[in-house]
Amino acid sequence: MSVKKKPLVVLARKLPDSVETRMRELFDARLNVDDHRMSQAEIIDALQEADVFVPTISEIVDAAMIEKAGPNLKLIANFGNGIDNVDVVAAAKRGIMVTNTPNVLTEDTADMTLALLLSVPRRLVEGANLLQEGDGYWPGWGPTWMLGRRIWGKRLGILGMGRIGTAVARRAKAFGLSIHYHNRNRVSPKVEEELEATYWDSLDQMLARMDIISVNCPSTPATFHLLSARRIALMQPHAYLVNTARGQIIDENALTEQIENGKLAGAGLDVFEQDNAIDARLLNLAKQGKVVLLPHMGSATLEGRIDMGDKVIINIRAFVDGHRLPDRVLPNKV
Ligand code: 8YV
Repeated sequence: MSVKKKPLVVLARKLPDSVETRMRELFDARLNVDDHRMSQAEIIDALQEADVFVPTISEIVDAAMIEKAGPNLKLIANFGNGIDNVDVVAAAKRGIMVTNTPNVLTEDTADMTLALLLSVPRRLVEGANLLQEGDGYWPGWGPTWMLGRRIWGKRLGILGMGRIGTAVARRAKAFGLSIHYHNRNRVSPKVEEELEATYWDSLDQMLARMDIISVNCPSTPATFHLLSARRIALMQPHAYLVNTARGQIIDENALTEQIENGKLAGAGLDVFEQDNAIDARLLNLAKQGKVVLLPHMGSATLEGRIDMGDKVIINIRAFVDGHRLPDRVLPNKV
């Protein structure tokens, strides 16, 4: 009986050890042992050789690169929920399927959203840095020192009420925030009732009335700069903005200016418009305690990244076995 040839699966980045070990057992898996970021040439080489390519958010797989893919490539199994790094339409034209890893990072990303939502108005990072910078010296407690702003009883506007947005809403409700949201479609009456959520058909109208805005929508051509300079200017001067989705959804330059000019109280950002290049003006605002910046840690838990890797394995095994791919991303859905 002929032995089924294991597919060549090329991993773009180092994944958790347990995931890599399982992949080596199941597939002809080529690992990125030093976890360097692949060059465009290396990605193209992988697309030309592999049966399955496993990119992450750090690998852009665009139409021109997909055009150069070899005849063996039949699946791009993205290690990540957001799929904005892969041109799904171009892949489909080449008969290449694309999968992602939904659901398994919802709770972790919602947790980090709340962490940022709290850390900005309550000056959490500023306080921690103050002690470190003073080598432990501080002037002692004072009735009007290091005052932030209460979040209990405030209005939270969620932009994008998908799985992560809904998980954020459940947490925020427990923190005493009233839930408002703008979404392509209304959520079910059952969810609205559970969250006591108010739907805003008009994003402009919601932005102008909220105390805190949380960005939880996907990055697509339709959401590029959805929070434009005009819309950011609608927000109230005491309001805060939190983004754990994608930097491209916000006009970062306009956001920075609004905070610099005192027309917005602050922001908590886990993602940035220019990938891992952070504007010096934002860093300056962080030094002033007006923004809290994190290096895209939304889904950064060991459990979450193992779950994501397990999802990638399930998708590849379904492909190898000729079964329906559980997390197929369809070109008409991006
Ligand atoms: C992932 C993310 O860890 O999954 C997403 O959409 O934004 C991240 O939190 C990253 O995409 C891994 O590729």
